[in-house]
Amino acid sequence: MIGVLNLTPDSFSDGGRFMARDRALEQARHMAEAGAHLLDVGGESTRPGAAAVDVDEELERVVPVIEMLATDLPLPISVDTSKPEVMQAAIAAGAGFINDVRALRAPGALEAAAQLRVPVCLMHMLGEPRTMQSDPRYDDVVTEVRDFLGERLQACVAAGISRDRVILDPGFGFGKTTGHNLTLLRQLHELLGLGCPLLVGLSRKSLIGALTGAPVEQRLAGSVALAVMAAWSGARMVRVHDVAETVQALRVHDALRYGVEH
Ligand code: 7PJ
Repeated sequence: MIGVLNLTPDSFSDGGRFMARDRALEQARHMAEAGAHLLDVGGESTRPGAAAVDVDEELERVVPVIEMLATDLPLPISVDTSKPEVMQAAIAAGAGFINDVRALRAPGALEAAAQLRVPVCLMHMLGEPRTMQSDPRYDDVVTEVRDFLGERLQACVAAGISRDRVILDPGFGFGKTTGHNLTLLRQLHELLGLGCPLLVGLSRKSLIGALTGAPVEQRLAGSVALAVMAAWSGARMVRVHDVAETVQALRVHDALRYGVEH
């Protein structure tokens, strides 16, 4: 269970409420107590239409918060970035995981991740956040996402990143229509053959709005339902805003599925 801590003033679902660092710490503690296993800290908004952030601004948003969380909380921290400079500074500040929505395609990112020797999540995105939701098209979304992730996994291995440090993510909502998202979730098991754990982010996403009409602040039930269905379909990690509610739902799922009691 990955808790999302957004440090972007324009993050679509938190609206910048956690911009202030003490609020970030408070929110992080809350997610830790609620049962998060990892906190994902990001300083670049990747919501549809969002503009790029320059490296100094991203460092300024992310590094002090990671330093603070790493000393204050017993949880590992993930940095949500595509920039090699931010990866390096975040790991030096105490992060232990890289979450890259661009799957280490930025110049220098593969090399930086290889050098840092931390686990990395490679996500599929068609296009760039600014334009990705304007008429995304695939011949076969599942095959194209799977082939992309397979190619990026190979690029990691060729760069010296051990495959057991790679996590893969189909990138729900990143250059995908509602139909594409539903097809990918329905056929999520087809990505398991790549041999890496799968991470999914569905929490509060527009897919839920498209299916139900619910505005972003009213998508809790849909988010929890999708987390359970993703887990059922083979996702090993879910990236969520509402940690306590998702933990409860996944405990029930795990007990039913595996017979485990936590
Ligand atoms: C995702 C992400 C996701 C991974 C965001 C949001 C948009 N990283 N970063 N997977 N989504 N790995 O929080 O809704 O789905 S930002």
